[in-house]
Amino acid sequence: MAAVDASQRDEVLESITARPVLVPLNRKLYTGSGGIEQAPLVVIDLATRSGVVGRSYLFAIGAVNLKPLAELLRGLFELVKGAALAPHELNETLRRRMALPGTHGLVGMAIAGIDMAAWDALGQSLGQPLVQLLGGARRPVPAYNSNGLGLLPLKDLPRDAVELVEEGFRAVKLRVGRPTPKDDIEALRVVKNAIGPEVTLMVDFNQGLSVAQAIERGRMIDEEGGVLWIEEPIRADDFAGTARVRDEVKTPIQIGENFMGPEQMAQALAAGACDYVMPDAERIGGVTGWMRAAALAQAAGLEMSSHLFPEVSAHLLAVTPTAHWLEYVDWANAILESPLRLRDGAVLIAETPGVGIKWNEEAVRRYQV
Ligand code: SMN
Ligand code: MG
Repeated sequence: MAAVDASQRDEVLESITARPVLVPLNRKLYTGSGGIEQAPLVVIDLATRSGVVGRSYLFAIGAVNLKPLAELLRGLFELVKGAALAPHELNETLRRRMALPGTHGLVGMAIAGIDMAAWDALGQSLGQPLVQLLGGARRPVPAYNSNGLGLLPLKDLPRDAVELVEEGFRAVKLRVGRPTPKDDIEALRVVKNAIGPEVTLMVDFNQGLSVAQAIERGRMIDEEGGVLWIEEPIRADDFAGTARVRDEVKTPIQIGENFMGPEQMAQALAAGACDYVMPDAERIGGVTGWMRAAALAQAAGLEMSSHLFPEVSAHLLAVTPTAHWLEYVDWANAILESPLRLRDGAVLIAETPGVGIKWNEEAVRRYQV
């Protein structure tokens, strides 16, 4: 495909900055595959020649990935410097140039970071919130509070659960995958008891189980009832195994935070791996990747939720035909000038053009590493 002549467009990419930060969490989160005590984020500013600055951030998962991700962002930017601010074109160019090393892992995440910042810049340059740029309308997006309910001692679960609901939510997610099935069921009962039947509850095993263990614990959860979905019971990329769990367990199976691109989501759907999907904006390929994933979910008739990145995900779910739940975390709030606003358990999309992210520069400098 021929490159688009940048002179046809008003906006041309000029520079990028990628700053690694370690943001303290209000609540530390312990899961079946490790704990998160600080959020390792890469703060991205993508500037155009006319001075528009598109913003996004990446979640590096481990602090060890922060500097490599920042370096990748700078290196990938060199491949599109001077190109038109056309997110589809940028995405195609970068994916094509990275076809040999592959667009999985950190490379895919970095491409998504540039994609999200480019869409933000485009929204700003056209004076439109992202949701409107994508043809949708600003509307409240139902969210669950995912900030807590990690693998805490049983005695600490009720307070955590009640606090998460009292922050204004009608849904929460409990991390499971304790040493024994009985431990998980006890934790589930304690939380259900604390939140009552009106609050929606999800559970997340964070890939901690074997297929046989997942079937055993899944059936126990079926017996207990009242769980909206069972998330990532086994290794994220074992779609055949997840499909076997799904065959044996009545509670809907949710996966997707680890889909690297819509192509991998298509493979999961072909394997009949899950009832619901929940792509993660940085792993599915940014705004561009999300829109392709949303089409796959619609074609398969599957409810689609988001994973992390609530700021951009609110816009994206508002144009997702099978939109389900937004996963709310406050991890970036400390570095944002105006964190997301919520009402009646739903995230509100601001009128601000683009994604609506602005950095609290003082906080970014404080947490920069
Ligand atoms: C999760 C994923 C990544 C970091 C923290 C927590 C968890 C979720 O799987 O779905 O929230
Ligand atoms: Mg999860």
